[in-house]
Amino acid sequence: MMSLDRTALLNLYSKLYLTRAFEEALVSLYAEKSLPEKPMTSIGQEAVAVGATFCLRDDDYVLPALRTRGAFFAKGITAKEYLLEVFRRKESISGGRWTAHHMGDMDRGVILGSAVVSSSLPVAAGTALSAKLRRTDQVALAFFGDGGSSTGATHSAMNFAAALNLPIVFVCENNRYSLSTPISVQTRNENIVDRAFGYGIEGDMVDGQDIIEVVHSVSRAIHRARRGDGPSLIEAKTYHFRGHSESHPPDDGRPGEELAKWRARDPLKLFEEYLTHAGVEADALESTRAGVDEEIREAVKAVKEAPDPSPDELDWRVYA
Ligand SMILES: Cc1ncc(C[n+]2csc(CCOP(=O)(O)OP(=O)(O)O)c2C)c(N)n1
Ligand SMILES: [Mg+2]
Repeated sequence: MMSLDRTALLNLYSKLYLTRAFEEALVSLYAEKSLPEKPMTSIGQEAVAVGATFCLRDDDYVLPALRTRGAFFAKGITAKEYLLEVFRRKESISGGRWTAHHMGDMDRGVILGSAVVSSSLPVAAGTALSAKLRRTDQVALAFFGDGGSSTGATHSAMNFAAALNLPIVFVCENNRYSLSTPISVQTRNENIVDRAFGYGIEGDMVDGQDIIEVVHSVSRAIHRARRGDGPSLIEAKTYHFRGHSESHPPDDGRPGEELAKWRARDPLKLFEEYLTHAGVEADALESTRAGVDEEIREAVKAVKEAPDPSPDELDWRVYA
């Protein structure tokens, strides 16, 4: 189990708050028509991405799904770096070639995703196989949604990883919906974790609103993967507070009582209560938030003024 001292707790809080505040900033920028793409936020389910990725070492790999925003921040990508990608600026990691949905950063072990749900899972298994063949003790952390769980790629990746005993942790961000399809229609067994038994791997189900629970479960799974005990499947039960994307209505056809029930378990609020009980002073939380707010303000200002790529760099990294 990962031990979290005061510094680690405040660092974790800072990443969780950054994810929330950054996405709220994206929502505002979209509303004022400043963004070149519509955001798909993770508001409400951030504790899964942040808590799980927080357990990785710098040299480990993460393969985020389309809504796993917190994984980028937990891996050390800054608000400015992410925003440069959103605005497709020249100085962004991809030189303005990606949408932010497909962002990656090989230097920090963030392997870029694809719009095809769960298509990163076989890549994650390959990443873990590479670590095993190179005899490093690196681990791959791979995210997917409840909707993504129904794809063939998910089965191939899990079976392959299990058969080869690969150092990988699969995390299902089960927010109960795939676009407008509720989990009850998506699959007969609503507990994705039950599949772990079928693959012969470790399985665990966690409350995805509770970041401490996420950290403990994922850090145990990473520890097992690192010592050669193979893959795990962790299912985090969670919920997305907004619509599928910002062009959808915020409730997105979901029942009002259900939304209210989950909103009452806001992961940020729950973690603030935990920190208060653990003796972290309100001042420390306040100054953490102020620092993050300032980072985002400065990022927005700088990135709005940053240059676009120029047409004469069009063939940069084009090899054919
Ligand atoms: C293979 C595939 N099928 C359908 C889509 C269209 N699509 C984009 S996002 C999405 C919902 C995915 O749901 P889930 O995996 O639960 O992730 P969530 O949006 O809930 O985070 C769908 C169906 C797609 N991108 N890829
Ligand atoms: Mg979903």
